[in-house]
Amino acid sequence: MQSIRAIPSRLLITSAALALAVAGPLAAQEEPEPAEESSATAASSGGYDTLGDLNLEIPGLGPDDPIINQEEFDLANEIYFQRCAGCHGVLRKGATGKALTSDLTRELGYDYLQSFITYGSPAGMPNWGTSGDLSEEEIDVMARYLLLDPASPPEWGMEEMRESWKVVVAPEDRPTEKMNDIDIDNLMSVTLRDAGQIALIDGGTYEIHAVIETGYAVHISRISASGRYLFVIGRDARVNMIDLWMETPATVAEIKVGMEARSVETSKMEGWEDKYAIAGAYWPPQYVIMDGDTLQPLKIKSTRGMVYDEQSYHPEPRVAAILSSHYRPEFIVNVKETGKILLVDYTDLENLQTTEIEAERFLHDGGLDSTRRYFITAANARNKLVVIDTKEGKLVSITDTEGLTPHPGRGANFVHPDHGPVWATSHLGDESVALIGTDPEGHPDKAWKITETFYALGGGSLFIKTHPESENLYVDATLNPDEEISSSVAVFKIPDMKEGEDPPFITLPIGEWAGIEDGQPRVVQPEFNRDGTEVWFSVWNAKDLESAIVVVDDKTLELKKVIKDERLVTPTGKFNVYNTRADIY
Ligand code: DHE
Repeated sequence: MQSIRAIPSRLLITSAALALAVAGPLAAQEEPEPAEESSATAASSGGYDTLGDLNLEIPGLGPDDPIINQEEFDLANEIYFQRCAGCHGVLRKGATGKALTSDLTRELGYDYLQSFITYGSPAGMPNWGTSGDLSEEEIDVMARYLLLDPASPPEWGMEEMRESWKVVVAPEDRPTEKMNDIDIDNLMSVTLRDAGQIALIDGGTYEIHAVIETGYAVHISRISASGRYLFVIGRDARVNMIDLWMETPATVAEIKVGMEARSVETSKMEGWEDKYAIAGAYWPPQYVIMDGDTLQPLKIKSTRGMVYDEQSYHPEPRVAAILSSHYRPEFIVNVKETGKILLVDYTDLENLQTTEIEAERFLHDGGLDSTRRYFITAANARNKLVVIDTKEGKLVSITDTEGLTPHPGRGANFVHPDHGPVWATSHLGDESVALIGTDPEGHPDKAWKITETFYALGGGSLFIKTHPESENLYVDATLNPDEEISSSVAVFKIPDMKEGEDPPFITLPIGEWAGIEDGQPRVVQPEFNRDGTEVWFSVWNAKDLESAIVVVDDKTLELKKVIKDERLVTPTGKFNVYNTRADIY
């Protein structure tokens, strides 16, 4: 069933809602459990895996401070790190959420905090109390906790990394040729979020070739330039390196690079293929360059420093997206809170050279244009897109997207009938899709300007996708509060797009097609197969309920396959090996 749906009224959702979804209605009516610890991580981390598991001392408890006992403090700490830190920061300096340092919270007072946490705000603070996610007692503890100084978790330097580092199969013991008949280029690496695993699913036969233990809630998968090694990073900062040549692909090395992380990448420049891997951490705020064969940590760099415009010190500038340059032997590293993009030259790690580009604050996700020369990324809380020329190593432009909280994932590249080559982002905060011109040679008047804004299904979109072989642009609305919208996807016909006109879209009822009886599964992240003939969607339900992956025929927009399996627990991101390594999106 397909339907043309009218554009819904403007729905405002801000990124705080994302934190809600991470730990809230979807991911768990129950608290997410950390993945089973590997011997490596357990040994090195003193028994904790994520920031929420830390036993910290109550900071700054003086005669005028609110009374809180250790048990309450530990509970508040766990809730804070699971539900609040993503937006407000570990040190509560604010990012997509407001700053919550004790000078500010004490001025607001207990009653204000208690009511704010209970009822939320239209600006995007979730209504933790009235939604039923937190009990009255928990909110009381949280309000008292916020009046205290923030707790500072420990650092994670070379010693801790080396202790956690494990080479499971040494390079000399690995196969010298591919030992399986898997079509590796058409393999999908699928995050099984709450299970702390990934599934490797065949893009041709839909068979699950392997389910591999990883860190908790793997955020992304990236592939080495040769296509042999798959790297995944958990929210708990555990990196697994998986050899796709083994008879059954399995982890050959692992390491824990911090306590909270979101990004991993490998060197792709000609002559440097598979040489290095890099991982970025939220806590401690740092990145580490590792050996591409073993994950041996080689160089750790802190990202603490000055905010680009105010030039004031920030103690927690988190590492967001990392991409690999195809033009220079460099990693492109987004530093969220200081608003800087670092071009990290990996040719000489002992004399490390880094180009620091002043961009905009709260850098989040982004991708390359179709020539792979330009990196386009969202400074999401400032509603801006920043463009970097990776060949020249320079800032090209900073543009307002005209929407609220751009959230592109890696974005979508296509040729618009009137505007020529463009890159697209959808928005978390409203239903708009923005196109930015990417062809400075052929369409100089449109380059790096917002050429078009039109409307998709609704606010709460996380990801947008197309493929060079496809004429369709797919936009999800994962975090929309309306159940029907969050389980559907909008499809725009690219050849029908016209300058200045809102293109009509087709709504695909992906959730309905999955045929799931219980829960309120949300549809997230379109991802194409190798040839661009099929597009896959995760139908993401609560941990204890049935989830699925729905495969759609890109030409006919008809349902091709529903992949269900009891091992498919909370599927979220999916990464096609070829498209990911070649940066095709
Ligand atoms: Fe993500 C990409 C951070 C919540 C699924 N997410 C990214 C990237 C960053 C990021 C920095 C880019 C990585 C890169 O390219 O190197 N995500 C964050 C957060 O800070 C945030 C907002 C809150 C949090 O506490 O984590 C957040 N993300 C989510 C989710 O709730 C999602 C839906 C499920 C989950 O895993 O928790 C989710 N994020 C994803 C996916 C990608 C991603 C699937 C990769 C998309 C792609 O196509 O490239």
